[in-house]
Amino acid sequence: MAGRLIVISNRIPMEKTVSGGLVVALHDALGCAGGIWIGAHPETGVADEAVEELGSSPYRRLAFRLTEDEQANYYLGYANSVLWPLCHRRGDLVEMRSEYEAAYRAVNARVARIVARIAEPDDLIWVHDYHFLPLATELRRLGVSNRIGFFLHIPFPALGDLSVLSQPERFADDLAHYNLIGLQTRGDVARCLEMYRADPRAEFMPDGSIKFRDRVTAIRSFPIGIDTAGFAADASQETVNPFGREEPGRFIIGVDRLDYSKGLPNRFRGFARYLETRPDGARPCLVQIAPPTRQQVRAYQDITRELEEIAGHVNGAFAELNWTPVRYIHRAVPRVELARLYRKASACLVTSFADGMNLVAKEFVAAQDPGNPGVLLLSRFAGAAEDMTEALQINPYDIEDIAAAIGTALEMPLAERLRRHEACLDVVRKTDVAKWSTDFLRVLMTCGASANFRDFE
Ligand code: GDG
Repeated sequence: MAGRLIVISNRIPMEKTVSGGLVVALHDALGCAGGIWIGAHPETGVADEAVEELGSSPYRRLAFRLTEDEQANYYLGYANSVLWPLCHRRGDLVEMRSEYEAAYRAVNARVARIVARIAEPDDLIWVHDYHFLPLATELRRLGVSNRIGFFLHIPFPALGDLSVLSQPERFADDLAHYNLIGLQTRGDVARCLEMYRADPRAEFMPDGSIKFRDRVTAIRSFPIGIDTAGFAADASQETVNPFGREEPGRFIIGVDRLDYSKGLPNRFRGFARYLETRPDGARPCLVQIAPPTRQQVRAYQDITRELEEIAGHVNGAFAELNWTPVRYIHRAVPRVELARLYRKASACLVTSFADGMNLVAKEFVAAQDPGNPGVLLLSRFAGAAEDMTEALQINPYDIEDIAAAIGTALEMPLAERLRRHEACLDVVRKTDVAKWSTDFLRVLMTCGASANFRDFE
């Protein structure tokens, strides 16, 4: 690669410790490639174009500040109360306010000015996620003709759902300012192409790229993965004991930011239904790690309350003096403890109603003892289900299906567990985070021509 790699994402890690899907993935990717990571500082400030250097090893980290209003209207507002629910098929949770979109556009314009100042002609620019859909539009407006790639970590919305937006046609227009649109799955690519097919401004090229007002954009899937070997190594650290002396016996693990897209209430209901029908003497636990997220948004407060209530009900109905069926932990646990929890668990439950990929599914598989692996129960609506076909796939809308799958998982003979785990591990190894970033950057470096962006406006 001739120039540097410039990555832009909303979150930027403040320390070497990392958590959260995007942060975990990018930390691993940039460490190898070298370059600059630009993102928002967690503390608010004034709306200027100053950046703070957070660290320079093994790559530079530059943070800009959002104002309090921008935090409310751009981040919690447009990004997480409009685009997030829209892409996760929860149009009912979308909150439309004119100041949200104005702030979103203003932040993107300001971040574009920061990037334009820093970027040199040969640098590759890699923009991440729904916070920055219009960033390339703003960069082109400033005359930046570098190759710019975009990766959407969350599901690509269905065509009909885009009508929720005040100007749905801008979605296609903004994305067409990138040289490459990277999506998680083949299903996402199909939905993206469907959007352009329905748009009279788009033309299809023989290689599958789209031509939109003379700009050519490639659209491809790059399923994100994890640092498989690193995770397996963490999981094998026998000195780490997350439970102390309170080992729960057989347990099922769940790990999710407490988000309504993850189907947590149905997971608890499915577990309760399993408990009603379980074989005599079976007393498994559900250990659910669910750190809080976006708690200023109403829909997140509601799901937090709902989940607490259900956990209380399930434990009230089934607990015995020496057995608590649901262990619900509403805070983050260290990564290495998480890896140990995955390894000790008999099964992992992923019940997302919609999920770009779901790294938890991959982490669980990587963490298993290959001679005695646990079983992955995976929502068919998670992106990970597209390739991990040998996971026990479940319908998260169907409580009976979840309950039955828990029973199947806990009674699954070793031979079947081994077969399913080997198949899933093969997928996790072949689509790890290093391959994800290398593939994306290779395609970004070679797709189409960037010359067509030079004369923009
Ligand atoms: C978005 C997309 C896509 C969770 N709790 C703790 C903790 N985590 C870590 C997990 C995992 C990550 O956070 C969650 O990643 P997911 O992929 O499951 O989900 P999102 O956060 O919604 O991520 C998703 C992803 O971006 C990447 O593209 O797969 O579809 O929604 O790594 O382990 N980590 C620690 N303590 C916790 O309590 N240390």
